[in-house]
Amino acid sequence: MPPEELRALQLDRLKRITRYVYDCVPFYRNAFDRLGAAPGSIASLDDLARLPFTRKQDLRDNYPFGMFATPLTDVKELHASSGTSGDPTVVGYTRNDIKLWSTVMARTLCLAGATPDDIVQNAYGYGLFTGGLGMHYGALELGAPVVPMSSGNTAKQLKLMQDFHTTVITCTPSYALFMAEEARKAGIDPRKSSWRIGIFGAEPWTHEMRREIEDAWNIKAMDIYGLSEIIGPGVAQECGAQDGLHIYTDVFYAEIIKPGTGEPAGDGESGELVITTLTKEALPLIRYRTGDIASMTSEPCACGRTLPRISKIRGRTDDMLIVRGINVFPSQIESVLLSIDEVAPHYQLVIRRAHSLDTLEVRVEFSDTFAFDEIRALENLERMIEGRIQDVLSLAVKVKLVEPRSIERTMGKARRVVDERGRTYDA
Ligand code: DLL
Repeated sequence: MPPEELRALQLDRLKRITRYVYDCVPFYRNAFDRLGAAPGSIASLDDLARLPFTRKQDLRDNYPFGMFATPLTDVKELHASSGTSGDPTVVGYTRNDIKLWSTVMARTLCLAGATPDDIVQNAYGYGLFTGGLGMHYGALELGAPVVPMSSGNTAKQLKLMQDFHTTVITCTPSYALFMAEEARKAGIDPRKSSWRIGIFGAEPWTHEMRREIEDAWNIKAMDIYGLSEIIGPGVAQECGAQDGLHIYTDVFYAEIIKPGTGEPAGDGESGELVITTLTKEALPLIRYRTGDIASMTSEPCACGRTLPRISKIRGRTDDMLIVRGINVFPSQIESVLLSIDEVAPHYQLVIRRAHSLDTLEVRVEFSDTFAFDEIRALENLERMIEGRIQDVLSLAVKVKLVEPRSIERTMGKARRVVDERGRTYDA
C-alpha cells in the first residue's frame, strides 16, 4: 500500500478505536478525561501523542478482565503470560481478533518465505503462551500443514522432522540450538535436515546467534517479534532481506519514544516501542509501552514492501542491567561471546552484591571441540574474554568457563540472567 494510503487508513482506524475504548473501557474513559483528551479531537496521526500511555501495570491492576472492551460472552479465547512476580497478564480474543491473528500470522509466514507447500513443525509451546496457537492459526490460514509439536520432547521433534520431512521449524532460538546439539548426539547431521526456514523469536537473540543457528542447521533463520498484550506472535517479521522486521502498522500503529521523556525518537533512532492496536475488539490498547528497545525506519526495503521496519530488539527498558552504575544489555555480552570460537552459545549472567558492590559473572560453556589440556589455557581464555567484554562495556566482569552442557537448557524462553540481588527474570 502506498504510504499516503496507509496513513489515511491508520487515521480512520485510530479515530474509531479511540471512540471505542472511551465508550467501552472505564480505564480509558478516566485516563482520557484526566488528560482532557476527548476521543473526537483526533484529527491527525500526530494527535495520538496527546493520548495517555498504557503500561503492563495497568493490565495487572485490572486483573483479570478489567481492561476488556467486550462482554466475556464475546471472548472466545484467553491466554496469559507468566510474569516474574504477582498476577499474570491476561489477554482475550473475540472471533474477529482470532481472524486478525490468523491473518497477521499467515503474513508472517509469507514474509519468512513459507508457502502452502511447506510443512510447519511448530515447536512453540501450546497452552497459555501465545506462541504455539498463534503460529498454528497462521499456518492454517496460509494453508500449510502444521505439526503441532509444542516445545520439548526433542527426540520426537527429531524423529518427526525426519519422517515427515518438515520444511519450516518454529521455536525459540535457544531451543533451535539445543535441538542441533541433541541431533548431533543422536548421530543426525543437522546440516542435512529437511528444514529450510526457521522462524525464531519470543526471546532476544543477536545477529551472531543467527549465524550460529543458520550454520548449525543450514537454514535461513528469520526473526519474529510479538507480545501477548498486542496479539501474541504476529506483530513484526523479517523478510528475505533480513534487514529489519516489517511491523504491521495497518493494524498495530507503532511509535518509538525516548523512554525518559516520552518524546518521539527520530527515524532510525533507538527508543521504546509503543503500540496502539487499531482494530482489536476484546483487548484494544492505546499507546502500550512494550518495554522493548528498537529503532524504526520508513526507508524503502529491498523486498519492496512499504510497511516500516523495526530493528532487532536491542533489549528491554526493564532488563537493562545496571551494574555499578553501568547500563548493560545481555545482548552486548552475547555478541562478544559468540564472536569467540572456543566457547559455545550457552551462557548465563549472574549478578551478585558483595559489600554493597555489584559483581557480574559471565558463565559460558567452552565448546565441545576445544581441547583444554591444562588449566592455564582455560584461564587465559577467561582473561581474554574478560578483556573483550571490558572493551565493550567499560565494566570489569568475571568470566567463568564451564563444562559443555552444564548450563540449564530450556524448551521455551532461555533464562539468561540470574540476579541474586533479589530479582530473577527471563531474558
Ligand atoms: O513471546 C510472543 C511470541 C511468540 C513472539 C512466539 C514470537 C514468537 P510474550 O510471552 O508476551 O509473547 O513475550 C513478549 O518477548 O515484549 C519481548 O520482550 C520478547 N520478544 C518477543 N519476540 C522477540 C524477539 C511472545 N524476536 C516479549 N526478539 C516481548 C527479542 C522478543 N525479544
